[in-house]
Amino acid sequence: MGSMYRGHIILTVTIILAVALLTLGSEVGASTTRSFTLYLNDYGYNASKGGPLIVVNQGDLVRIRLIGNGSGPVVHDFALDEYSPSPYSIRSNRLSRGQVQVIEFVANHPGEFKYYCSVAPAYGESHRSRGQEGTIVVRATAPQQDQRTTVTETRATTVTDTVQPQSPDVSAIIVIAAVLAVAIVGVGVWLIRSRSRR
Ligand SMILES: [Cu+2]
Repeated sequence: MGSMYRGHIILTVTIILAVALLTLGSEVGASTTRSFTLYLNDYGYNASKGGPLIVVNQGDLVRIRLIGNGSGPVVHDFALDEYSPSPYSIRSNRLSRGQVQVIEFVANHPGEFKYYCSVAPAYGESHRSRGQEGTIVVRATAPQQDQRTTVTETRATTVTDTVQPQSPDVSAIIVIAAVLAVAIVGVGVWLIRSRSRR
């Protein structure tokens, strides 16, 4: 019985380690570079209003090529910062027509945020209020720390559950064997006694 339990403990630990290693491996492999191009128009990105939906995975390196495309002296930029609102603090240069800037950042924070143009003339509407904003979605790839703990606990519990029914089975066999042995011995004794009476 002792060696059986030891075997199950080793199996359980091996399964937990394997799951942990697989989880770790998928996290390391998740990092990818995502490239986008945005034309900074009046008053949108790749459009005269709004901007394309940008979807990346958490941990991705996001590379955005910004191309100034405003009319006349009007400049535009790309901002993803506290005013988005977001936990990021990214702001490009203000680009005039024909100017190019490539910005890069690691999408560490999952969630859905607004990117926008921060240019606001001294009079009149800001570019953002004219519609120069879009949405970026950073999909959470790595499970949260507490979720991973739950998974490990669930696995351990499942393994323990499959161990437990085996113990009653073994003891049932022992009980049945013992009852049979007693019965056989009893019958034998009864036979010997009944023969010796004759
Ligand atoms: Cu603008």
